Amino acid sequence: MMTKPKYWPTVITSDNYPEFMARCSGRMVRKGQDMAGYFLEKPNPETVIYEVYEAECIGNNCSAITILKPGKVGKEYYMTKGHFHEDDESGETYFCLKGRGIVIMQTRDGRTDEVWLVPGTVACIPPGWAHRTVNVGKEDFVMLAIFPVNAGHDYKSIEKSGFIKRVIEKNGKPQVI
Ligand code: PAN
Ligand code: ZN
Repeated sequence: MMTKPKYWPTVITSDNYPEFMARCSGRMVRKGQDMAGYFLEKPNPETVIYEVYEAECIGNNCSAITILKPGKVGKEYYMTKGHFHEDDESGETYFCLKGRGIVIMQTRDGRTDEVWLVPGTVACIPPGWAHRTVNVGKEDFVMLAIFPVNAGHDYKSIEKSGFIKRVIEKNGKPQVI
């Protein structure tokens, strides 16, 4: 049976994304105190590292905007926790809206890769690849993520073993080591 469409089409741009954020039902803030053990050095507990604004999932698609602050803990750039999707068939797409970032990815069998993002660039994260975003710029890094409703988030695996690669500043420039 056909149901009457509930939603209107939307356009999200580098300029109007705050309107999308204002309509989001979920907002999550990650501070240094939530990220103990993720960085090589101890972050300031009260410092906000990133925020995530989650919209209501529409049909099979969920969307969220991440605002990752600029800054470093020691020589290591601010980053998200990173996770695998619980569903092995669920990939994700990251659209960069603002700033300069790197998406670090890795598989459970130890393959690793990274893509650099600037506005207008899109990262296609295949199913089975854990993903973490790193802000290597001097302003907020803002990206829109689209992922399947049944993706699920497995943080435990990364909490336990971490990512193989890290992004640090060397000679004033970001370097993946
Ligand atoms: C993103 C991430 C968001 C925050 O929406 O959830 O960037 O990163 P962590 O979830 O690793 O803290 C996404 O990948 N969703 O699936
Ligand atoms: Zn994800």
